[in-house]
Amino acid sequence: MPNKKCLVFFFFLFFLVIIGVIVICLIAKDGIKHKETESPFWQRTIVYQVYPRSFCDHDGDGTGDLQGILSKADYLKELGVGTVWLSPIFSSPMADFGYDVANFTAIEPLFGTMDDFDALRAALHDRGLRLVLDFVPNHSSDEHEWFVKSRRKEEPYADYYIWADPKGFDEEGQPIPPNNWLSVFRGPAWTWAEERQQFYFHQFLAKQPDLNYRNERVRDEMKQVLRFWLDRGVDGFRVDAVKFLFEVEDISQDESVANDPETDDPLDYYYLNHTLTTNQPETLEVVNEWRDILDQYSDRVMMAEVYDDDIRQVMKYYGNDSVPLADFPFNFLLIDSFRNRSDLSGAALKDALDLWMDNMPEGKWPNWVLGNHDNGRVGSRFGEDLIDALNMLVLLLPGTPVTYYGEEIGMLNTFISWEDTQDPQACNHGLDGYEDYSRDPERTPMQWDNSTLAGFTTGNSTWLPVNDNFKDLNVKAQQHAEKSHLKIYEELARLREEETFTKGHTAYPVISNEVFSLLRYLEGYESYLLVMNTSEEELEVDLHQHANMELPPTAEVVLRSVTDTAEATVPGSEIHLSEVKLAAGEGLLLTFSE
Ligand code: TEU
Repeated sequence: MPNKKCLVFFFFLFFLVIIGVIVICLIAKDGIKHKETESPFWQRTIVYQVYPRSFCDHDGDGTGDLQGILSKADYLKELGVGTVWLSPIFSSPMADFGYDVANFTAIEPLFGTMDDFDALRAALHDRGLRLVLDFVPNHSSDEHEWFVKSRRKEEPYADYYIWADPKGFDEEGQPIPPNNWLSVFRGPAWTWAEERQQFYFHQFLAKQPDLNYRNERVRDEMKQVLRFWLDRGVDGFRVDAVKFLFEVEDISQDESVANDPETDDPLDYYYLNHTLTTNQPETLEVVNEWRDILDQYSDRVMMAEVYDDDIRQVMKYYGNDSVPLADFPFNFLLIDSFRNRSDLSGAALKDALDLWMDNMPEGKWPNWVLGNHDNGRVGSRFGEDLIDALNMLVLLLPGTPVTYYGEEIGMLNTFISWEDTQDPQACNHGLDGYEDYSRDPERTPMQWDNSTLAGFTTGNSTWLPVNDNFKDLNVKAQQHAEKSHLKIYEELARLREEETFTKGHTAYPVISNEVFSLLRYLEGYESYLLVMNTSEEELEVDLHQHANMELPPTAEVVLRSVTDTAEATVPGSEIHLSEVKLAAGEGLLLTFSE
């Protein structure tokens, strides 16, 4: 019967359509779900800072280079860091070791070629690692073609930098700077240019003239720089010294004296309050323009470097929904709040974490920086016994941790004599003051093994001395040791991928003078409890007695600082939370199921 056949056919067709619709819905739902859960890469990664001069020297000239970094791509992969940030690799006379850029889109020959750069980027990307570059927008080198032409008043460059007439002339006929503004590196922020018979402004060295962001052409040039590197496949930028971008337009005003009891040197940067030369409102407009550019590419990161005592100033660089800015300004509170071991207590640590979290704008993403090329090594600032505990803390907190090269093996500050001193900031403070200002101690060559010059170079000298401790303190030794800072770091990098850390909640069950603790938990998954002894004494603590929440009677040890040798806390052991023994400065990571 044709009608019956027809009916069956239509039923079949109807059935197919229904199945089709269901399948499409499921795919769409999954797609949406995928989009909802997939966070940007910079929220799922550790950021590892490489200081290119000091990481690995391939060509044997004593200074690190791009091929050297490439040769360590497998090391970086194994370490578990997802993102590599390179301090500046651009053409530079190296007055501030690359932070004085002579060409923003060329590779410094000391570091290699553009082909080396492409090879490095490809090697990292092949391994699933991201590559972030340093963007240094505030200033260029005085050897940059723009400045050379600007100094000659050649158009269109005449107004690319900040030029000013002298306020007058002294008795000797010397020009007087337009105001009292100071350079971060000490001394006047104005330098006289004979050729142009005017002063130019520099927040840092005289060899780092400040670009004039009130000039639209300068803004465009720097946007082109961003596009150049984004088109070349970089995954984002760390933006250098961003709060210094603008100064007030009326340069007849002096900055006020800070009356800081710690500074009686009128040429020291901290002698003045920098209300006229930092954090000007126009800065945020420019950062927003850069954000727009990054957003034209997918999944790129912007991390802003802003040191400021006023946390509200720092937070501004997160922006908001209508004016998005950086993905995060670096959180330097773990550096700024604790200059010495004696500043550290469980309660002070908790306060520092809260200060960031309580001030961070709604919906934004935290980050934790323990050290960098401008600050002393973690083990030297806090004490070597705290190295593992602090890595545990920043790698297990929610947010993006930033690790400076060598911190994974606990490298320490290296003593650098006045004769060997390279850092211009140190040199400007002279023999008597240089040690307080020098950044050389934290910039010494990476310690790869116990061979001559720590395996950093094939040559016979290094740009800064290798730390004497390299025979014992090096990557190879820590890879082979039964327990080491490096092994703990790698284990933490693996652990932080677990759901408890990527999606879990955070609590601080016990906080006291000597104890800091961090709990990460998620229903249906293992909980992790980090207990840290911030004191310099061995400690036994009853967590139950002090906890502000219910804790299980026992837990299993997952990881412990290398300094702990006690039988009871060997990883894998079950311990009672009412009697937790901790070595001085120890971090003990525990797990339990409830
Ligand atoms: O640092 C900017 C900055 O804020 C410095 O004042 C920093 O606090 C100082 O170096 C600490 O001693 C960036 C770079 O990180 C730094 O290495 C450069 O020297 C500086 O910019 C100039 O480009």
